[in-house]
Amino acid sequence: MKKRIFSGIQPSGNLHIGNYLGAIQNWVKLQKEYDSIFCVVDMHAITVPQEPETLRRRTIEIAKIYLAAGIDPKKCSIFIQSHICEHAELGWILNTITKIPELEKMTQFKDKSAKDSRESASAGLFDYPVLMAADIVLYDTQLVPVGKDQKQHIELARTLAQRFNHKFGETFVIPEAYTKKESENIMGLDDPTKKMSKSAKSEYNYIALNDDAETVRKKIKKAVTDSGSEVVYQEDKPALKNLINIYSLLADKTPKEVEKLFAGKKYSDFKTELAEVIIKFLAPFQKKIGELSDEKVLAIMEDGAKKVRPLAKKKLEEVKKKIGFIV
Ligand code: ATP
Ligand code: LTN
Repeated sequence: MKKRIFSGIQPSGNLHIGNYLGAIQNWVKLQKEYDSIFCVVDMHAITVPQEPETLRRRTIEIAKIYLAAGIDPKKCSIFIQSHICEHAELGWILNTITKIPELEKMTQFKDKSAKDSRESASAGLFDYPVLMAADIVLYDTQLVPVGKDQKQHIELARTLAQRFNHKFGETFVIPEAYTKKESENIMGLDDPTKKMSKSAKSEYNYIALNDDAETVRKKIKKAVTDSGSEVVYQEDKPALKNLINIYSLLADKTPKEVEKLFAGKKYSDFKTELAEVIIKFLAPFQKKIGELSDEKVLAIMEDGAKKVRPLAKKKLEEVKKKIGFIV
């Protein structure tokens, strides 16, 4: 039996190369070996205000990104979270075994509610990690390929699965996060001490997956570098280390190979080449996205929902019986 992986992305903004390298690139590699389920998590997206038409457009856009990146719908199931109502139902049940301080310590909640001011943050934003735990454990997921910022949420999913099993008997598989050191935390181009983020104030923080060639050249040219002039991969040169990581992940070379490639060359030579490597990756990717029709993508997601629905129903029924609901 193949191991199961599950992951998802919110349709809540423009994706950037950090999302691609931290999550999607790994999914594409893992789909060969694992029984893979990938979700567009629209119910997570509405934990912050969304304009309905934009949410609809972005939901389809995320699915197109999965497909253009190489997720194969014949091997994997791709679906929209809100199409499987069992996620919300299991989320509710898991709420009842979650302790408030466990949610209060979540750094993503602290960051996001601080940004929007605590008073206006929704109860959904606070509860977000419980729904994420439900997404994961509903499918007996063993591995969850994500970026570093999501590890704390997966820790909670583990805690809740263990707590449920302990209280009601073996029901859930205990999931594990899957991350890669070089890609788990792609840093901002304008500030290598903070992760690349779509909610960053400046667009010079990230390369969006829909940036055109000129924008990529401009952003890479402006990216901060460290003192010195040699292209070296070192802890004390965080800006350069981040740029080398991006180069190596997109060009399928090790950081050491990239270092060698630019031995004796200047930062500016490296940056010019890096911009071209990014453009070479983005151009065919964007072309594929442009070729996918909304209808085709929606049909693929409906198909994905059909494949996973029986799994979700079966697991939820087991849960309901165990907690004493009449099913
Ligand atoms: P953002 O901060 O950009 O709004 P997010 O983490 O809130 O992103 P998503 O867009 O849903 O939300 O993230 C999708 C996936 O991309 C997750 O697995 C996340 O861990 C990963 N990811 C996000 N930013 C980075 C990054 N800078 N480096 C590596 N992985 C990342
Ligand atoms: N919180 C995640 C998105 C997400 C997810 C999941 C990831 C929702 N449910 C289940 C993995 C598994 C984020 O990236 N912001």
